[in-house]
Amino acid sequence: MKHFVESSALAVKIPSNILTLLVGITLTLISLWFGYNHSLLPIAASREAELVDGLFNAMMAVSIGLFLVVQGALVVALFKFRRRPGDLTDGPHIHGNIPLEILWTVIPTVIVFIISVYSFDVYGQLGGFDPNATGDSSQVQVAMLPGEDASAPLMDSSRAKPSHHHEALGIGASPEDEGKPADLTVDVMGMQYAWLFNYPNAGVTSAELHVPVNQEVQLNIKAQDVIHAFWLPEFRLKQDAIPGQPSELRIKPRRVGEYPVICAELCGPYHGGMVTKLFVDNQQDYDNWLQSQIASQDSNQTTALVLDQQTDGDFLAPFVSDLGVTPDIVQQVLPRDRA
Ligand SMILES: [Cu+2]
Repeated sequence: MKHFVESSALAVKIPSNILTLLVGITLTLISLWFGYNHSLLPIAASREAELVDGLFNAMMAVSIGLFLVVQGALVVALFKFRRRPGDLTDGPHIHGNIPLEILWTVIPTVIVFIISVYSFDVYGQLGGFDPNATGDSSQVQVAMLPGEDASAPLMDSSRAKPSHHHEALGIGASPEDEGKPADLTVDVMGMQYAWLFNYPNAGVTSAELHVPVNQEVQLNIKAQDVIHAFWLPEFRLKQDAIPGQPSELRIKPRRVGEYPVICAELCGPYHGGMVTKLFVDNQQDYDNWLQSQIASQDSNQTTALVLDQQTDGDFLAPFVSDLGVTPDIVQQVLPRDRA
């Protein structure tokens, strides 16, 4: 009986000896090593990914540490305080341990507080806090009503106020780039079941997203039909694309490569196929790609123009020349309104 009381007293005493110190140091090192060397995340290809991973890795290290402490204490207790042969006594009745309870309340509180400060800091550095945003949902309503006359009498007087608020939801410029225009702007349109990327300055539309490395890129995101979500796993960013409500992502690609663009909102039966590619190019490759797109869109337009000027007879002639049919004959057999 005496033996058990002593053991229990030892177990609830806040540890302070050398052995505990060594165990603590070892657990800390294992936690830190695992937190920063797990391979749970894909490649980090953007400035935003580096920030998010810093937070994720810190939380991973803390979680591993807590897991090892809790599970370790359980396993040690299983062996150390197991029932010995022939021992039929009850265990000691312990009615709490105030210092221990304070300790296991204070430590998680401090950890959660540190993580919350850190995560707010990361969100701010990403550009998640728009200084112009009010967080007032009535402002979102204003943006959602196309064609509404702002001067018309309104039920909700707050809507009549002139709005200087940023209408787009999402991740905007980082605090140091606030107010500066991005190096490149791309309009992103989500539709069942594709992403379309429009480069307004170049007049180019593409089904793949190309961006130059180490440049600030502003993505203005819209949806044509239903809610989609624009997800760049390697950039650690995801933003809903909502019909009638513009949203945005401001990204800084840091790593040349080819990455998936995925729709992360179940948007219909072919949602799973709503995948395309993001190419982070060096400046030369990006310029070449843009030029090739401009050239091919010009030639498409030229082709369309030529086709438009042809009569149906001219257009069909190559397909019937083997039969000895001339464009004139084709023209004659076409319905009157087409000829
Ligand atoms: Cu979708």
